This record gives sequence, C-alpha cells and structure tokens, in this order.
Amino acid sequence: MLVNVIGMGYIGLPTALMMASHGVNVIGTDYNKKLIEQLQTTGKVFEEKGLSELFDEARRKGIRFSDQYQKADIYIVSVPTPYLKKSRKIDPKYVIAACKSVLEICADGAILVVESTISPGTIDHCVRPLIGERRVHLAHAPERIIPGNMLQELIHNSRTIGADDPETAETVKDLYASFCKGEIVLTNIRTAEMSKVVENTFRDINIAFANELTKICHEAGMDVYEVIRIANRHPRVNILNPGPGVGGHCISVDPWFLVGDFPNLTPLIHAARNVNDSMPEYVYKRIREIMTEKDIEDFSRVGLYGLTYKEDVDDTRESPTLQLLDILRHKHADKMPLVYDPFIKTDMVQNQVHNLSDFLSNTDLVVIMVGHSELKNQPELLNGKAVLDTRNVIFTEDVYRL
Ligand code: SAJ
Repeated sequence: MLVNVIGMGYIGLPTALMMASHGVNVIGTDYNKKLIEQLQTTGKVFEEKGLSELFDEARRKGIRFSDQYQKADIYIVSVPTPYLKKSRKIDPKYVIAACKSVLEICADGAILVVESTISPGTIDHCVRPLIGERRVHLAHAPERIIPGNMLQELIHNSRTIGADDPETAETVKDLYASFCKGEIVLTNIRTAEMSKVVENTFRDINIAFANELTKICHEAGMDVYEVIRIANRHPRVNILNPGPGVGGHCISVDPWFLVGDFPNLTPLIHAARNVNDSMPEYVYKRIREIMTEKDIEDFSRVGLYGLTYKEDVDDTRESPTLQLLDILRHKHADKMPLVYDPFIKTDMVQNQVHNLSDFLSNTDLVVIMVGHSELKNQPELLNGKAVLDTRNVIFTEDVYRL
C-alpha cells in the first residue's frame, strides 16, 4: 500500500514522517519545488521539537518526496485553508486544486482523505462534485496537534475520522493507528468537519473570556492572574490565559468559518473573535500608559520581544506582534520600536535585531509579546528595565502586566 501525503507544511510533513517511521510506504508531495529539494537534502524546513530526529528515522525507513502527485492507494490532503477576509468564508482553492490533481492520477478504489481544517459542508460542496461518478472514497481526518508539542500529540491525541462508508473508515483508521495510540473515533464527514472547527472555536471563546477579564481587572485595579488562579480552584472552572492577541493559522481563523456560514446565529463566536482581535490595540494603549509613567518619549526606545504567534515556535502567521506593528506603523511610522525574536533569523520587519543583548541595551521599555523560554529562563536580564509582560512569564514585582 502506498500513501501520498499532499502538502508538506506544518501538518502534512510531521504526519508523513510519522507514518513512514512506523513502516508505512509514504511519498510526500508539494508543488513547491524548492521545499521538496530542501526535504530531499537537508530536511530542515521548520523548527519543532523532535522533528529532525523523526525526519532521520523516516528517511531510514524510506520516505520519499516529490513535486509530482503519485499513483497511490490513499491520499492525504494537508494543504492550507485560508478564509476570505470580506465574506469570512473559507477559501477552499488549495483543497480543490489538490483534490483535482489527485483525481487526475488516482485509480478507481483509491481513498481521498482531507486532513486540512475545512468549514462544515466543504467536502459536500467542493470535493464531492469533483468526484462525480468515479469510485473514489472520501474521508475527513482533521488534525488536532499543537505546534510546540506536535509529535507527542500526533501519537497520543485522540482523533476523529469521518467517512461515507464503514470500510473506508476502517481502512483510514488502520492507517492512522500505525502510529496513533489515542482513541480513533469514527463518524460521518460533516460531523468530523464540524467537530474540528468547534474545538478551535471553543478555545477562541475561552481565550476571549480571559482577555475580557484582563481589561476589566485593569480598569478595576485588580490582578487578573490572581483572580483567575483563585477562580480556577473551582472544580468546574478552567479559565485560560490572557495575552496580547490570538495568532496562528487555526484558532484565529476557524471560528470565522462558522460566522461566515451562519452570520445570524453566531453573536457569541463573533464577539469572541472581536475581543481577541482587539488585544494588540489594547497592548498599544498599555504601552502608551507606561511610557507616560516612565517618561519614555517615543517608540524608538521601546522593544518588542517576540514575533511568533506563541512561545518556542518559529511560526509568525497572524501573530499579535505583527498586528501591533501594523497599528504602530499607522500611528508613528517615523518612530518604530525595536523588534527581536530568537526564532526568526531573517529580516522580517523594520528595526529588527538579531541579538538579545543588542536588543536589551537599546531599549528602555521591553514589551514581552511572546514568552519564549530564552527570556523566561533568564529573567535577570531584564533587571533595571521597565517591562510590560503580556504573557505573565516574568515574576519580579515591578513588572507591568496587561
Ligand atoms: N493563547 C492565549 N491564551 C491561552 C492560550 C493560547 O492567548 O490561554 C494564544 C496563543 O498565544 C496563540 C493563540 O492563542 O497566539 C493560539 O495558540 P494555541 O496554543 O491555543 O493553539 P494553536 O493555534 O497553536 O493550535 C490549535 C490547537 N487547538 C486547540 O487547542 C483546540 C491545536 O490542537 C489544533 O490542532 C490547532 O489549533 C489547529 O491546527 O487547528
């Protein structure tokens, strides 16, 4: 049996490597030739704990990479699913293009698994019509892994597989069971689509609650972290952490699929999105307050620590820091802050420095936008500086918080 994983990104690559290292015959395909060359040579495409060891193991077990689709028994489509900014609906163009290419090459009887996150109904509306009368079996196996702990979660998380018929469901289940030790739950395709989007929406709403609380507590002169810590002692309360905004390509995107498709039924989901999207502006206001208190004249003496969307990953998609920089560019284009992130080695934004000590020695106010371990483990480096810690990772007394 040959499995062709389509899309060698954050999800497709670890999935292909995991299958290969557990003895499955896998070819990873991506239309990006440069990426395929990189995979065929160095293998290093993004930072993730344990990924390079897994890569070596998969290579030993014979994984191959190609920019061409293969004639295979099972296809796993793991391509990005952006959303259309205006209508808030999913843009399924990459999923459709990948499925079309699979259908051009696959034999009858093949199984086409969509792993990309899609809005409920996408398979019925966009993929099923492509198949028409052909005997190609469909399944949806949405991923659940969290960047920063992907490989552990790939093995131990429970997963969902939606399929049209029990035989397809069982075949796909057996494939994932080659490496997945979690429970594998079988259902229909639409329920699998919906449950995935619901999981990320649940988290978005709960982060929004924490973010709203932080604004309330700041206004009321209270410590939101203490309030949350105490409230969380209740056996049925589990409030998440406030932060400078919600980034990444999942939680800040998927709830919009529901808002886009059900605009009149989603006031709560929509409000949560707006609360989370308001956080970079709120951080901006907090920085201004601190600058006034500390007599810091302009933003050129302010440093933003962290460009990624969360700690210890190298992914900057929808990152709160990028959103804050947009706000600053509109308001103070001539006096931009210094920016530093240990995970971003290329020049991505204005005034970016690549060395922590240069960054610290040129700033009077450090705004911790991401709680990377580098700084979290060396809080003494911040001694004598004004610090706005939006992630609650530095525990000295005079640190400002959200
Ligand atoms: N964040 C907070 N406060 C929190 C938790 C997170 O502000 O208490 C922020 C993070 O800093 C980040 C954003 O939210 O900017 C999202 O980060 P995350 O760690 O919550 O999630 P992702 O986007 O890395 O991964 C999520 C996960 N979904 C859920 O936990 C329900 C993961 O399991 C999914 O596989 C992934 O989305 C995906 O690909 O859909």
